[in-house]
Amino acid sequence: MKARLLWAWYGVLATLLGIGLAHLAAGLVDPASSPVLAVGSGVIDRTPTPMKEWAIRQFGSADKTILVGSVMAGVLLLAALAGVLARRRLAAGMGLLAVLVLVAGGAVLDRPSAEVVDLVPTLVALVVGPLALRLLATTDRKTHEGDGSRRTLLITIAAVSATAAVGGVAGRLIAAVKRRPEDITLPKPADPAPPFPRGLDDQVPGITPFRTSNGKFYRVDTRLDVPVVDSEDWTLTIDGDVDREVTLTFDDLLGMDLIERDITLTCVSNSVGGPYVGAARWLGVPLADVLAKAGIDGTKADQILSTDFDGMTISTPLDLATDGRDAMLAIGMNGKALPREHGFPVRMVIPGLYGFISATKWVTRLTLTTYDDQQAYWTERDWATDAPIKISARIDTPKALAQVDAGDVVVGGVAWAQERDGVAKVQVRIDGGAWTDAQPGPDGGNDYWRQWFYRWDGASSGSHRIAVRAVAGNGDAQTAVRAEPFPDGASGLHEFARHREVARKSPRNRPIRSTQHSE
Ligand SMILES: Nc1nc2c(c(=O)[nH]1)N[C@H]1C(S)=C(S)[C@@H](COP(=O)(O)O)O[C@H]1N2
Ligand SMILES: [Mo]
Repeated sequence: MKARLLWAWYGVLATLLGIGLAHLAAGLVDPASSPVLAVGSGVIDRTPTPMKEWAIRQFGSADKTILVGSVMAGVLLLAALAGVLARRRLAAGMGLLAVLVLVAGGAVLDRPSAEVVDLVPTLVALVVGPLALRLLATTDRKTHEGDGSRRTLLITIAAVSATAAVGGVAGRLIAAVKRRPEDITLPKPADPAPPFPRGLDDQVPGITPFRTSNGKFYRVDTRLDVPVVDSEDWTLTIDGDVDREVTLTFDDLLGMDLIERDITLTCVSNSVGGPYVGAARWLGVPLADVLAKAGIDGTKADQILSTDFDGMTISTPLDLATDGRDAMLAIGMNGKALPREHGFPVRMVIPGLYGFISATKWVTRLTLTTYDDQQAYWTERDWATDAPIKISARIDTPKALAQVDAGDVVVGGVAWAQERDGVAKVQVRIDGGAWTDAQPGPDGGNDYWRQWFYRWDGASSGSHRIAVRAVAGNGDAQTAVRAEPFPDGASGLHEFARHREVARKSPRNRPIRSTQHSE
């Protein structure tokens, strides 16, 4: 039993060395070519929608870490098996490792943006993994047959472990250096946004900041890594049912008239009260100006199929994208070039539509086509093609599980109603009673969210429920009817029950029980 465990460990060590050095090679070649990430991406693309939804609900934004962790766990389990096999038949163990690497190589080649050099990390793993297993196996055998010392075996094991660790860490470091943002000076907008008003950030403790900083902006995409796309190599092609196919460079975009707009982005996967929403000041070229270069007046297309540098597709209804709203190809976010996480060098931003049908990051192609002819990534997975952002209000403070002092409580949060003349009114309801107007924060524009707060005083001890709802400037009110995110966005009211204690001996130490209805 002990010997078998040791051999299992040899398999794991050999595999870790292969993965570590493959990571180093991937850092040098292209971080996305790491065999582990490629397998993970392959799994993401093949996971059925309901399971993905479940994973997002269960793990939130940790879902990717858990996915990569599970892939690693699976690989290492097979690696242990290879080690055990190698004890009796070395060739079988080495063969199993080679098969593992070849499967990963298939996943690497499966990425639409894959190039031949992307196979280098896989080849490194293919050579290193089995050879390392052979080295450990022969050293072990020699030790047991009396040809080698126990010390040599220990040194070999230590050397393999150390090299694996150094390779892995070095690979990550190189990738991190490559991910550093490019130094780009953004042109001034021809059509700037109005001065940005001061939010309620200082007045209402715990409220979401009026402006989401680039570092705190939520991130949702299908990628396991942060893509590194060079602005100098980047081009955007407009093709399909257009008068003439056009290709633009990043400099071409910088030379066009830029608009600057305050827009709140929202993810369709966001539950009511959830975190996948952010508000920023975007700088970009109007989508209409870019489409006009290719000529779309006579087009029979009903969708813009946008493709990112890696072949990921997103479809946008053409009529909504061109109805006069501030749809743009954004190059700037809050006064800086786009962070790589958020689509550097260029992404789409279209107010009022959920990100999955509008906000293509790392975009390189816009194809004018029809929903009948071509389907985008999420269309194939049965998500809606027409998905305007639903009106929603969120309670940020007090937190669902926070302590509440016995005195007055300030309830506060944000609400959004893009492309519906903004948020006109936010109302709060305590214990299912009457809806009472909350105090709205400053107006950041119709496509921007609005902060709000409500002073709740004089509540008795016992259990209470707080609910919030928003009403849009065009009269549309947030619906209380609950819906799950799939297929076109969650609805319902953000409401939670909390137990409120009137001050007795030490109210601060009393936990507040709460349940949160998030759909
Ligand atoms: N290339 C690419 N663009 C993408 C996605 C993606 O998976 N790949 N996800 C979309 C989704 S679902 C959303 S909600 C927004 C999120 O943008 P953010 O990550 O900058 O917040 O990006 C959109 N753009
Ligand atoms: Mo999304």
